[in-house]
Amino acid sequence: MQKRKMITAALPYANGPVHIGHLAGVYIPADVFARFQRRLGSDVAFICGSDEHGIPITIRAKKEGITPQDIVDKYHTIIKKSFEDLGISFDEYSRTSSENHKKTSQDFFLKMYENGQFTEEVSEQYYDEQAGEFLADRYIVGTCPKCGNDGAYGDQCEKCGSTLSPSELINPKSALSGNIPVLKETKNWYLPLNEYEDFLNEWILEGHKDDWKPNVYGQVKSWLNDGLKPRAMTRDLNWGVQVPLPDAEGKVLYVWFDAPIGYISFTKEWAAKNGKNWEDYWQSEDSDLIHFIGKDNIVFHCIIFPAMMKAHGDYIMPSNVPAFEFLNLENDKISTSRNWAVWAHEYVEEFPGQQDVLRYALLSSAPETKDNNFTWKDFQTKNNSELVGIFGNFINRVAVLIHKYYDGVIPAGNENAEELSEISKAAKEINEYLSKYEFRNALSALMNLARFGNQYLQTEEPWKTIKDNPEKAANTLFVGAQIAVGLAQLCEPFMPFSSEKLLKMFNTEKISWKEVENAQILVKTGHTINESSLLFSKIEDETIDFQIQKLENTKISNAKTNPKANPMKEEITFDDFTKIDLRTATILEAEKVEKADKLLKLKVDTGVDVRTVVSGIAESFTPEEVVGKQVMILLNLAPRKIRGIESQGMLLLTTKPDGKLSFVTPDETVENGIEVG
Ligand code: B3M
Ligand code: ZN
Repeated sequence: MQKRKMITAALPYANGPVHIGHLAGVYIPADVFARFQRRLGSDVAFICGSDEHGIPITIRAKKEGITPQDIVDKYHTIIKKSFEDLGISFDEYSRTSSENHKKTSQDFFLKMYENGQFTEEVSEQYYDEQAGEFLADRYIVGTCPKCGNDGAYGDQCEKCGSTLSPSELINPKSALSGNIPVLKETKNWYLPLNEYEDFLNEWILEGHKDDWKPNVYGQVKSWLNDGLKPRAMTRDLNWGVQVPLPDAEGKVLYVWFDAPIGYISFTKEWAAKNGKNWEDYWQSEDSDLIHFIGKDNIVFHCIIFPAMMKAHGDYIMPSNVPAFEFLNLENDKISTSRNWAVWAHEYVEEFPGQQDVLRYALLSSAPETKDNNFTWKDFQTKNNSELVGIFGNFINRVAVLIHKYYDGVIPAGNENAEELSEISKAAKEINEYLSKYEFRNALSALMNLARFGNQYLQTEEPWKTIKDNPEKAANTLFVGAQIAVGLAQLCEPFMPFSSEKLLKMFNTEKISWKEVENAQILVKTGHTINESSLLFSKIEDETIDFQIQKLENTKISNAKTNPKANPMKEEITFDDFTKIDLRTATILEAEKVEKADKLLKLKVDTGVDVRTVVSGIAESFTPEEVVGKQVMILLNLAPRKIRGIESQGMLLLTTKPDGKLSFVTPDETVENGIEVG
């Protein structure tokens, strides 16, 4: 009997949508693994939920001028739907702002407190006197002492990945007010991580040196070699789970204390709904606890959360933490704040019915052992050359020819054909790779079966042998059908939508992985298949160009120092510029234009002549206000009639923050007619 599999996926911060980096680095691999384990017959709990506390939420709330609860409500809904749309098959997707989670995390804290597992320390924390609040690590920005990045946060430098503490930051500033924060005394409850070094050394460095990924093992090793320090598990903040102690007014659980407990509280919710005991998954040696995370979460899942569970006393340790590296987008770091991302919910809208294409593309370029890069061109190639050209082409030829030659009935064939062993070989290879969290290799093993099928048809040419050797043609399509159904069964963890379509097309049901490994025949002679349809469709250049242009537009708007500034107009040459004639001028007279609220009729001395100009400034100036003002005029603009008045030239104006117009003028009075260039 397979062990229970308690599979968690990092809780996405509900401060924005999920993007392809999250999907590639955490959620799609986790889903592949959970689906695979279910097919092995494991008793799986696949759990996740929105991480709704923490500074990223309050920063976003301040930025959008709404409450943190509004932010998490908005993004929890978007994120949850994105996962559903992309077939991420959580057994429970909940949220850390729920009452159940609040109680679970407070009880967890109290058990540790009553066990005397915390030390109480009064420390000096950065306090923003203007904002009137203590600053959480993420609210302190400054220069990273390790790499010089001047946008480092008090807890982490996103550029070099270092974990920092606020006191290490150079030139710390408040992200709330920009002020230099002051140090103020406050009491918090610390977990003395240093007391868990021996345990962690033995459990991980000794116990998992062979089965944990080198990138994870290496990071934990360097952490332990550097020595662990006590870490505050409470914070002086007002957004989060209140610390359940009488003398803890205005203090909440550190987000990295409460968030991992979300895995437990969400499992409780799921178990209650499904007649299960949550303890069987978290407090029993018959359960395998596996955390799917990104590399920036390794310390929290391999050191801090295990130390918490060890301190609490009732929990099992994770058997593996297969953290992934980062995915870049068009060779640039994916960034929520810079909108440099392919957002999951936008992909689902813009590529309807093509969820598996994204799953496939992200799995095949998954950052399993090193950072990797997603490009739209590569996405198109993976779809057109591999999914359409190999996988879909093979399936389509088998199904179409069975309909064409045998009215959709599987013909007779050699049930011991040697080619049939390719199916169980692929199943066993995929099993071996997924059991070692080698997703790219597992996917290649799947595609190799499709390649084999394609090659087999190409060699056997049933469209020719049907004429002079019908028995051979029948055998070819009998074998082809077995391979096609093998692909239907084996692609399910990776491409669940295509698997469902394929199983329906071949009029059969999903079976266990072992049955596929041991089967020789998956659909019998005489079995009737359903109508065939194309699994994948070619993605055209203009579809990809549109996505690339979207990113180009993001680059342009990111370059803006003023988000409200319109994009630059079409570039002109210097010659074009020499054609325009800008001059200084003075307004001599001004009057309102009959029945035109916005217009003033002006008499302007341009130094070259005195002329009439009609200008749309009546809502910003009275006629009296503008007489005598020196302005700048576009002198050689062709005259045009405005409300029956011939206007010769245009005054240069700009718009003030209050929306009123203002003249562009020399910063001191000069003669009229002076050229501006
Ligand atoms: N909310 C996601 C991150 O660090 C963080 C994971 C929590 S898992 C308990 O990007
Ligand atoms: Zn750094």
